[in-house]
Amino acid sequence: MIGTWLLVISSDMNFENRLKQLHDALKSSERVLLIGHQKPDGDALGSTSGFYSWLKREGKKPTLYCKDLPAQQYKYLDAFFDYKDDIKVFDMKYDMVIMFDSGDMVYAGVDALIPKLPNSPTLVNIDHHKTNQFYGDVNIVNVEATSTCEVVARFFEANNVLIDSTMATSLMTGILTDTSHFSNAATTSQGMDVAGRLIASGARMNEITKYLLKNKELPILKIWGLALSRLHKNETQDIAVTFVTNEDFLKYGVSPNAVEGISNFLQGVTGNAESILVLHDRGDGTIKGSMRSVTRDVSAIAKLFGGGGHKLAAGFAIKGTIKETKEGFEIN
Ligand SMILES: [Mn+2]
Repeated sequence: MIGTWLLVISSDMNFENRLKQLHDALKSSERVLLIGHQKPDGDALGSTSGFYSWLKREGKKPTLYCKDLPAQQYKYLDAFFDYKDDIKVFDMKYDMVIMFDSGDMVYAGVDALIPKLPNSPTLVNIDHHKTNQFYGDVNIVNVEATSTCEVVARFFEANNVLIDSTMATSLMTGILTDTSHFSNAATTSQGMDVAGRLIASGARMNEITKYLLKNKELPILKIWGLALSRLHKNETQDIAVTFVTNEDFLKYGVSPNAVEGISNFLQGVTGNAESILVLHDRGDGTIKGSMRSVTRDVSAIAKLFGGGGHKLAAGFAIKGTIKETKEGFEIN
């Protein structure tokens, strides 16, 4: 039955129809594995947890997996404690596997795990990144959406699924994360329309704002201060660069997630540079780079380093460590 459905979905049909086809296919699926990308952000967590809440309400048996568990700031999400980071979940049989907010399987950290799944379940890819590799059996990729959460909200709306307060809070988290609270270039009127309906559905805005925007503890503010004080502009490239080392995170006792949001903040205030690059050591032998720009296509630059993202907001991860030097920093 799934096979027939696959033939239908792989033909050229409009987005709305694809959303309906996925809904139909889920009717005959019992066990569903939901995967967000590693080091999950608000969009990966919002989309996976929103979908998870709905499947549970439908009496299904969904499993939530991320290579890394959610950061503490997301504990207001009802499914916060339901995320699993144990690769044993890939030993189980599923009817369907759905990947969220992941341009490819490497980005999600599951490229070696998916092929090992018993009974090769249907792989669904729900995303909004323009660098998406269409790696699923079914690909629901809308590059015009603000976020994967917006795509999921459209999935619910297209299928007349009631979005309850728990689901609305999850989905709102991704829209707010990826639009930097409606302040960056990803912001669209359609995204704001969806957000308005999510508020009407009971999205807990006070909680989201409190945890995501206002919950900056002193050590985190100090790391931000450090990153801001190190800003250096490369005049030739018209790019402002800063960095945070693993020693910095250890010194202030905060996780590398503490730098989340710095590049968005700088995009808004650094009128003197076309682009922003924030490098930080993840403490696991990798360095993450976050790029923002005014007009330059930074996703093309991120791609050179094996990353991806959007034209004005992209990122990558490379192997190495960052050390502070007299001149600035070096990567080893
Ligand atoms: Mn996203």
